[in-house]
Amino acid sequence: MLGVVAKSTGSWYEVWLDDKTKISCRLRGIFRLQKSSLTNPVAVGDRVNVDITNREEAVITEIESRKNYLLRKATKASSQFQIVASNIDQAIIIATDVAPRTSTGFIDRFLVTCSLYDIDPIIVFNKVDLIEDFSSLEEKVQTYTQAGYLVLMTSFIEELLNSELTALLTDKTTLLFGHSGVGKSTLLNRLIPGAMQDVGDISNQHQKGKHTTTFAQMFEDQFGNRIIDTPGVKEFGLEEMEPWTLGHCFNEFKKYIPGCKYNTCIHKDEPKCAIMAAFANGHISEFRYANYLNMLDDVLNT
Ligand SMILES: Nc1nc2c(ncn2[C@@H]2O[C@H](COP(=O)(O)OP(=O)(O)OP(=O)(O)O)[C@@H](O)[C@H]2O)c(=O)[nH]1
Ligand SMILES: [Mg+2]
Ligand SMILES: [Zn+2]
Repeated sequence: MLGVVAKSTGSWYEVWLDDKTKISCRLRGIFRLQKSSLTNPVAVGDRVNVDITNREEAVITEIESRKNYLLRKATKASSQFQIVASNIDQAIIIATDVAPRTSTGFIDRFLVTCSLYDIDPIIVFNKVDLIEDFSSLEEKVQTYTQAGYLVLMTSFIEELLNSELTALLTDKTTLLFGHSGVGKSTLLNRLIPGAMQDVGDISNQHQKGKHTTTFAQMFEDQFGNRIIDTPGVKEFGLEEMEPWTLGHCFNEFKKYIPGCKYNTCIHKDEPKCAIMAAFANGHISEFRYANYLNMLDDVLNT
């Protein structure tokens, strides 16, 4: 019988079968033996075939090909990747300016990855209740909005949840992404009170989260909207790609790229580069171009 993987602990999997029942499954050994650059053969969101001849010992026998997935490097130096989740419609990166701080470099890596995998990204700046000076946040919000990204400012501890945010979840499978301690599980609990995900403190000393959520898990609200809570990610490596394709993953670069003299231009020091011209004229923001060059270095060195 077919179903979707809602939870994976590495040794067993919770599958929501198409007949609406939920079942614990193991994985047929063969999947684990297959050599691959992935650390997890089955991920939350995977459509799977389950042998339920014996319901007490159900086994995942087949994984359907994935519409898309979000990958993260196991560690920065590693050549192995982990699938965070698959078959998602959109991903929300929850970013905070304080407690903990999320850099634009981290946000931009997320945006590039979404672009590569055809996942609609949403940027949510959370914990605005803690902010005293909004000038730096407003600059970021303006830059990303002008670049064509969907950006919201929120506080999950406030009484009313941002209605624009809740409306975005309708009929979708949405992945929550971000550093530890930004409020992913807090948001999930507010959207789906029955979920009862653990929520952690922020350490006083480092203003960082404590990795309260330890594996990805999918939840469904009363309307059938699905949300995937994930463990906090510290750093975010990029996959191998052709260096000239990176610029195409920056929304606001796209309209200028056809103006570059070379179609394999990497917008670094080539003659007649339209991106460098747009940057010099103030049409591309400093931090976005700096983050681009930083990622380009990574791509050139992998
Ligand atoms: N001030 C403030 N605190 C918040 C807000 N949202 C969440 N928090 C707090 O931030 C802390 C961490 O929240 P979590 O929801 O556990 O964070 P998480 O992203 O799930 O973290 P991991 O599971 O470790 O990845 C908790 O103490 C929350 O109460 C907010 O909008 N404002
Ligand atoms: Mg959490
Ligand atoms: Zn160029």
